[in-house]
Amino acid sequence: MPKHAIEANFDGLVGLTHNYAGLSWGNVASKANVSAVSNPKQAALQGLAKMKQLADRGYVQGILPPHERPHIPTLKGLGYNGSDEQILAAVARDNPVLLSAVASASCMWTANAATVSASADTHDHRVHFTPANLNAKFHRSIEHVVTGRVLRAIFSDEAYFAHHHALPPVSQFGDEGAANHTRLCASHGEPGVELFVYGDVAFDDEAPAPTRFPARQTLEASRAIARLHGLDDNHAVFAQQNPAAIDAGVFHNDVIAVGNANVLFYHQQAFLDEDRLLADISARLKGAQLEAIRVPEADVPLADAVASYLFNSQLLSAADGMVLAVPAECREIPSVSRYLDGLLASGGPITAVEVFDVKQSMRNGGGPACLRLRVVLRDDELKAMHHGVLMTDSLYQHLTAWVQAHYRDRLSQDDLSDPMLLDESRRALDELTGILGLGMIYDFQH
Ligand code: SUG
Repeated sequence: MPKHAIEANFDGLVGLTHNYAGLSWGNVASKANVSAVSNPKQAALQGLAKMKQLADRGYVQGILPPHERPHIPTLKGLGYNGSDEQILAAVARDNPVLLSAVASASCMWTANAATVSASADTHDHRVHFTPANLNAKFHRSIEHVVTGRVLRAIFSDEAYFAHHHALPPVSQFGDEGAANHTRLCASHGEPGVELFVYGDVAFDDEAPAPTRFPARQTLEASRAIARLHGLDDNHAVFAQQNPAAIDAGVFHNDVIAVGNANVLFYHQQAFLDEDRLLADISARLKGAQLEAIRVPEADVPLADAVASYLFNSQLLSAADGMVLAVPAECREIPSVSRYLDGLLASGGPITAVEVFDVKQSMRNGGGPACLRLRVVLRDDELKAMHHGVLMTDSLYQHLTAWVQAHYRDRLSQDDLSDPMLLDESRRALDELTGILGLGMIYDFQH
């Protein structure tokens, strides 16, 4: 008898240094907004509003805290020395791009924080976590250490939760976490099929690969995670992303596909071998039939899918169907808005569309689904985790007041070397670990 389970979503709380540095080649929005002035306060409030709205609808909503930025220990490891102020001044002078990288608030996109496997699928029936090495981009490659600490602090009971180290930090094992991982199942508590989508086959120069933009996830990495998590062949499917989609700006699979329960919602151009992928999932899915909702290029051209982030939506089970939580941009692009109206009228499994304004994050290529990490939890697992990070009315009030008190409402690239920003950030994060009851997770606290 399968146990009851829910899908909890852990959103990244946007950090105090949220900025537009154009660091992600292959991510169209990041490049388009390079050097724009950001509004960290608005970004954090937009994210909190999304979390609150979903919590109010009855979904279990968690929060993952921002990391310490600018990250002085990384700069020390690269040979900068002196006081924090001297280090910031030196790196701003010699290497402003490096300063932007160590100041990025990119850990907000928690879909890239880790890959998480549900206990119903794993060999030892524990929930497994592997922080993503994110080694395709330097600014993201420094996230996994603190991510690992945070996940261990929240899911600390070893009877229920297993934590692995990030994979080796080289391109052959490039891993971008849950952004390239989707779980299909009859219901959350039942054994499911974990779909790993990779962009490149490491160790095979002849395999199809994108030519313009980099593929960030490799098959080798996806396979290693499936092994670590103890997923046997009945619970894991591997599929290659269409290289043409990567070259059109689809740098993660969650920019072109999203799944929930037995539904896979995806663009016609998402996968290299769509038929095989559908057959592989169908052969393994127990207790339900796969419902594939394929969006044709004729309805939504790939460029509109990338610009609107239609597929970077959260697909959530509701009492009477499924809700697609889309970014506001989907209603601004005519082909996508028309498609959504047709989808709702079609009588299919998606019965509601809910619109979220996460524009500050979207300008860096992060939609609603990028901002969240899904963790399927049985009732006893939910009980065993740390509850200080779960959204409630009072936590929402507390965090909103905390953001209002500590965040700036404009930040340019020149501001990143301001030593006051580092102080503000540390003071705020120190207070935050108290609010969330997480203990000392930051380097500056040691
Ligand atoms: O890794 N953007 C992130 C966006 C991540 C979106 N995540 C998912 N699709 N799941 C990235 O490209 C831009 C930072 C800058 O340019 O300032 C950035 O890192």
